[in-house]
Amino acid sequence: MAYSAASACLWLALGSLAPAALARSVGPRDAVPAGYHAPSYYPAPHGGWVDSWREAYEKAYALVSQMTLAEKVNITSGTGIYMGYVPRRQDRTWLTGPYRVCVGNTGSVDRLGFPQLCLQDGALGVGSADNITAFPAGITTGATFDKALMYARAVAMGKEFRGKGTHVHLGPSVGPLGRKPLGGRNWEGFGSDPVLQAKAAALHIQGIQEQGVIATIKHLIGNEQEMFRMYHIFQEGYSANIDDRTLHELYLWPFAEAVRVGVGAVMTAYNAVNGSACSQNSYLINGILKDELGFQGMVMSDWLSHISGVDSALAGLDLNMPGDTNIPLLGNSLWMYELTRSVLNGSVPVDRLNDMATRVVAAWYKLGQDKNPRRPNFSSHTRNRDGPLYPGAIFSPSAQVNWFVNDAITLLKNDGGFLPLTAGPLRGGKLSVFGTDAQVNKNGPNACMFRSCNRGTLGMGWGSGVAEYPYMDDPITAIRKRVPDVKFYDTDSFPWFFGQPADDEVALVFLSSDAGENTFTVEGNHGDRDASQLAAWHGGDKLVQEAAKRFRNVVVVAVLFAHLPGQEAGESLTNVLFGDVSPSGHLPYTITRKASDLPDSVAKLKGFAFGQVQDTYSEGLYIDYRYLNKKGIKPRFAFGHGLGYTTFSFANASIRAVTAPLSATPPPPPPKAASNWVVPRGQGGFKAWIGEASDKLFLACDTETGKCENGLTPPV
Ligand SMILES: *[C@@H]1O[C@H](CO)[C@@H](O)[C@H](O)[C@H]1NC(C)=O
Ligand SMILES: *[C@@H]1O[C@H](CO)[C@@H](O)[C@H](O)[C@H]1NC(C)=O
Ligand SMILES: *[C@@H]1O[C@H](CO)[C@@H](O)[C@H](O)[C@H]1NC(C)=O
Ligand SMILES: *[C@@H]1O[C@H](CO)[C@@H](O)[C@H](O)[C@H]1NC(C)=O
Ligand SMILES: *[C@@H]1O[C@H](CO)[C@@H](O)[C@H](O)[C@H]1NC(C)=O
Ligand SMILES: CC(=O)N[C@H]1CO[C@H](CO)[C@@H](O)[C@@H]1O
Repeated sequence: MAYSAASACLWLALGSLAPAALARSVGPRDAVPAGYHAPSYYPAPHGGWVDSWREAYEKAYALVSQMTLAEKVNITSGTGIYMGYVPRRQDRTWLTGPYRVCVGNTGSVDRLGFPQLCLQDGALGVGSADNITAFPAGITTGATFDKALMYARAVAMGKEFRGKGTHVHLGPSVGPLGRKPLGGRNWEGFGSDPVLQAKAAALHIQGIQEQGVIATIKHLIGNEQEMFRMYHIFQEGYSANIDDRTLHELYLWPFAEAVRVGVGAVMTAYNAVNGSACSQNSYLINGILKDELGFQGMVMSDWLSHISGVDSALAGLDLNMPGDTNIPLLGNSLWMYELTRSVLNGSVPVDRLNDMATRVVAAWYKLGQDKNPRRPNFSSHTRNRDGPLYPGAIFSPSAQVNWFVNDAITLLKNDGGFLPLTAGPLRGGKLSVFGTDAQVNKNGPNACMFRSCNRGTLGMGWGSGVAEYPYMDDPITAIRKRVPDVKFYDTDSFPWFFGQPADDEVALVFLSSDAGENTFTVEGNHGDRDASQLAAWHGGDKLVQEAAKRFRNVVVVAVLFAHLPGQEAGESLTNVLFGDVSPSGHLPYTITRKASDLPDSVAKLKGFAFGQVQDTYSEGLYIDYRYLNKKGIKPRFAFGHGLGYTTFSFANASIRAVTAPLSATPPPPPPKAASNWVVPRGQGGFKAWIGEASDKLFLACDTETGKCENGLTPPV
C-alpha cells in the first residue's frame, strides 16, 4: 500500500491529464530480455475445492447467489481512496478525517447484511491509529528465529486489529524477500531466506487470523526495489524478470506456506513480472497462485496499481483497491459500473464475477466475521481512555513488547567479553553516550508523516508499513535509570571540546541507517538507499571512528544490532547492555565486507531508463549467503550469526539421518474436485454445483426448476 495525504494534491493536479492517464499502462508491452516470457493462463480457477474452505464456500455461495449484478460488483471494489466508512461524528480526529477511517474500504450489500470491509495497514501494528502498540518490525522479529515469539507478536497485533474493528490486516510482507541490500522495504519482512520468511509469515498469519482478522500476504511478486515500481502516465512499473525455478524456490516459497495455513487474502505487487503487470498477470494469479498453490481466498491489487478492467478480471484479480484507476480522487474506476458493463456486454463472464464475489465473501465467512460483526472505531479511545470499551486495542503493550524486543537484539561482536557492562568495564567507570539516535525525536516520535524522517531513535522504517508510537522509550532515558551521571552528547559529529577520557571511561555510540517506501524521499533516499548506499546515516561511521580513537572502551550499537525495535527501544537495549538478559538474536540476512561481494544484479539498484526498467534476476537462486557460499566469499557476519553471554563448546558431534529423504519429486497435489458435488441449500431452494477442475464452473442453480444461473443445467 502506498499513498499519503501529502500526495493527494499532486494527484489532483495530475487529474487534468486523466484521459491520457492510462496510456503507458495499457499500451503494448515493452520488450523484456530474451528468454523471459509471460505466458497466458485462462480461465481463472474457481475457489471452493479445498476441504478446509468448503464450509465457508457453501455459505458464501448461498449469499452471493442472492446478490444482484450491481451488488456483486459492489463488493469487488474499494469505494475510492479517502472514501468509504464515514465515521460517526464523535469518532472524528485529525487522523481519520471526515471521510477516512481505514486505508481501504469496500462496498457493501446492506440488503443481505454483508458489510463494508475495513482494510488496514501496517506491517508492525495498526497503522494511522492511536492507542496501539508499535511492535518491533518484521526484520527484528525474524532476528529472534523464535517461532513462539513470532506467533505471540502476531496474536497481540491481531487483537489490536480486531479491537479497532478492522476486517483485513494488510500484512505480512514477504516481498521484498530481501534480494537487494539497498532495498527500501526489506525491514517489513522477516529476513532474506525463503524458509525463515515463510515460517515467520505462516505463524504471523495464524496469529492474526485466530483473532478473526483476515491476513493479507504481500506483495506478489518481485517487488525487490522501491524505485520505478509503479505504472503511471509516463512509464510502466519495472519488470522483474524471474525464471520459474528461482520464482518457486525463493520468492514464491513464503506465499506457498501462507496458502497452506489458509491465508485469506493476497496482494499483488506494483511492478510487472516478465513484462506483465502483477495486477493482471494471468500466469501469476490464475496459474501459479490459484491453480498451482490452490489459493482459495481473494486477490487484491496494491493501492492504485489497477490499470485494466476486463484484463485484470480475467487474469484472476478479485478485489480492486482502493477502487480508483491509477489516477485517484476523480471518482473513476475500472471496475464498479464498468465491471457491470463488462459483464453485460459479455467481456467478463458472469461466472468470473461470481467467483470474485464468492472469494471475498468466503474469506469473510472463513474468519467467522459474520458472527463477529464490527465497525472500525479508531478514535473511540480518545473519549474512553480509561474505560473498558477497547480491551483489544491496548493489549498489555509494554509487557508484551518488552518481551519481544529483548530477544531480538543481536550481538554481532563482543571482543574480550566486553558486554554486559555491569560485569565488565563499567565498574566504577564513567559513561559517555554519543549520537542523536540515542534520544527520541525532540518533536515527538510521530513528528514525521509515516515516519518519513530519521531523527532521534530509529524504531521503524518509513512508509505504509508503520504505526503511530503511543510513546517511545528511548535508550538514553533507559540508560540514565541505570547510570545517573551519564554524559550524553546529542550530536552526530564528535564534540570538538571533548577532552581525553579516563582509561576506565566507556563510550556508547548510537548510529542508524534508515529505509522505507518509495512514497517518501528521506535525505535523498527514494525508499531504497540510493543516496546513502550501505553507509550509516548522519556520518555515523565517522563518529564511531572518532570515538574509537580516544576511548579504550567503545560499544557501538551497530555491533549490538537493535534492528528496528518499535516503541520499547530503551529498556530492551539496557536489559541487554547491563546483562539482565542475554542477547539471543541472530542475523536474518548476511552482512558482507563490501557491497561488491554480491553480484551487481543484487548489489545495485536499477536506475532510470526510458521505457520500462528491466530488473533481471540473472543471479538466479544465488542471493545473500547462497551467493557467498557458491563463490567461497567470507561474510563479515554470516546469516544466523549472533552471540550470547554464555560460552559453551561441544565435541565429538555426529550426525545421523532420522527420516529417509523424500523421493526426488514431491507427491502430486490432491485432485481439485474428485467429482461434481451438489450442496442442498435449505429452504431457499438453491444448490451450488461445482464442476470438475477442467470445467471450472461454479454456478447458482435453482432447486425447483433445476436450472442454473446462466441457463445451464447441471449433470445429475
Ligand atoms: C518468466 O519467464 C520465465 C522464462 O521464460 C519462465 O520460466 C517463468 O515461468 C515466467 N514467469 C512468469 C510469472 O511469467
Ligand atoms: C455499495 O456499497 C455502498 C457503500 O457501502 C453502499 O452505500 C451502497 O448501497 C452499495 N450498493 C449496492 C447496490 O448495494
Ligand atoms: C465492455 O465494457 C467494458 C467496460 O466498459 C469495455 O472496456 C469493453 O471494451 C466492452 N467490451 C465490448 C466487447 O464492448
Ligand atoms: C470498537 O470495536 C470493537 C471491535 O468491533 C468493539 O469490540 C468495541 O466495542 C468498539 N468500541 C467502541 C467504543 O465503539
Ligand atoms: C571425544 O572423543 C575422543 C576420542 O574418542 C575422547 O578422547 C574425548 O574424551 C571425547 N571428548 C568428549 C568431550 O567427549
Ligand atoms: C491509554 C492511552 O494511551 N491513551 C491515549 C490514547 O490516545 C490519545 C491521543 O489520541 C491520548 O491522549 C491518550 O493518552
